[in-house]
Amino acid sequence: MSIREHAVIAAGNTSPASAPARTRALALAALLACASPGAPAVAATLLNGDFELGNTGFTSSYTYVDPASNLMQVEGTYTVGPSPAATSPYWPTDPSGASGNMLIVNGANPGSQLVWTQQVTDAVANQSYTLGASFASLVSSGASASLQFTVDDVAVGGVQTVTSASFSAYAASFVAPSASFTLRLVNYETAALGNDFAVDNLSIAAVPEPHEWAMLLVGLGLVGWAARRRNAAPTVVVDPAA
Ligand SMILES: [Ca+2]
Ligand SMILES: [Ca+2]
Repeated sequence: MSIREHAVIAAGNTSPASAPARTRALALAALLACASPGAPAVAATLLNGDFELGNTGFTSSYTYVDPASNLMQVEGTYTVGPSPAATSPYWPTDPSGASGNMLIVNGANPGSQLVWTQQVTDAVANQSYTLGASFASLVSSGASASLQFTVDDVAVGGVQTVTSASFSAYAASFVAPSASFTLRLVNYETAALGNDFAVDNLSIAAVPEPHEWAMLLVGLGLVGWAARRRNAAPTVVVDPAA
């Protein structure tokens, strides 16, 4: 009597095609777990962080002027638009690395240092977040802006001295003090001469972000599945008809 041995996949499915199907199922389960009502919603919303919606979603202690007015040479003003050079004769060249609209600021006298303020209302208390931004200088002489983010008026990250004529990325980490907090960008430099700059790409991201949680869960699921598969002994099946 001959005996035929069949190695059976430890998961209980004999089809070789089941492995990728199981991987997809694990990924789907992880994503559903993150999207389920019981999963923590850690993302926080920042409105109009790329300034593509114009002068909305934030407040400033600077004086707003229309980007088409060519009045940005007035100290202590700001506007939102795609081209600083189009708003002031003193800025002949736009900063490189721009992406559509940006916040354009003529930094100036004391009392107008709150460049940008927004109330974040959907954060998670004690959750870690990463704050991102891009800054560029509009001047080659005079003072340079010294920018600082604050959360509920507490400084987060370092002071950024803006000297580059191209947009440079900035990042800082902070822990949300509560679900709702005031995020501000402050300019510590109060000189009128020089001290002109542009801001773009403001963002907040949870650490880790929801999709990173999903990838982590998928990874853990796959590791566990692989370990169970390694530890399971092959099943021997005897065919009595052979
Ligand atoms: Ca933009
Ligand atoms: Ca200025």
